[in-house]
Amino acid sequence: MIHLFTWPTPNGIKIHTMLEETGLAYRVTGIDITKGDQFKPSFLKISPNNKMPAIIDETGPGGKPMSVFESGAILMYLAEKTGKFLPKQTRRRYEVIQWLMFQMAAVGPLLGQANFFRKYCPVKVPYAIKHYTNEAARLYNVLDHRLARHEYLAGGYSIADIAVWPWIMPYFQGVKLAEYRHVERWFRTIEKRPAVQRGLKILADRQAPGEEIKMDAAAKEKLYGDTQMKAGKRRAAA
Ligand SMILES: N[C@@H](CCC(=O)N[C@@H](CS)C(=O)NCC(=O)O)C(=O)O
Repeated sequence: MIHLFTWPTPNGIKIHTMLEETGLAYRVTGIDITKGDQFKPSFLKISPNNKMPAIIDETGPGGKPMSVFESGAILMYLAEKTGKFLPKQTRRRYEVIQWLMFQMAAVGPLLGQANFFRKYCPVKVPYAIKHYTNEAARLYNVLDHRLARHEYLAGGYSIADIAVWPWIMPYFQGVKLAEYRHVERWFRTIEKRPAVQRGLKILADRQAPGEEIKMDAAAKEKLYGDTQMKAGKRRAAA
């Protein structure tokens, strides 16, 4: 059984999709990041960077529990556990891994900043809005170029597609999907997968996937204010 700690943000949805695609048995604990669940000591034990998602595989290697944080690492772990969505052959495997890393290092962080400065930042910072909107468009172009020549990002449907897909949902990145027709074709194809649709239902009653995260001032403080700094200092002192 996989114990999943998550919230329906793009990084959480990746793992929802993967668990549904692989058919592994799992149970869910919601980590409501607007309420500060990510700072609970029991969660920090398995996710020291106070971010969801994280998992505990109750029957990990050697039959013993194993926890994993960072969504890219979780996808690789689950792919290796099931033998699905990550080829074994070195050339094909690294084709997938490089696009997975592209998601983790660029698509997630930069589109995340575009969402933040365009939607959630309490002050309007025109330079940051322009910079991250440009970066979002640049990344969509990279994807469009790739998907013009390939059905999926790296060979067949893989953990690279599973990782990028939820970031292309209609957030607030300042790009129009219709202007990137190959990305749109790929997005619509994956959207139809039954496992993807099942994954989107996880905790959807608490936060609708792809929609604005409702945050009051207390939630913004937890996510962007002193709580983050204090958590860092507590860890440094421990
Ligand atoms: N690189 C991490 C990023 C995870 C991440 O940014 N999670 C956010 C929500 S999408 C979070 O838990 N934020 C809570 C916080 O920063 O306190 C991953 O891919 O797992």
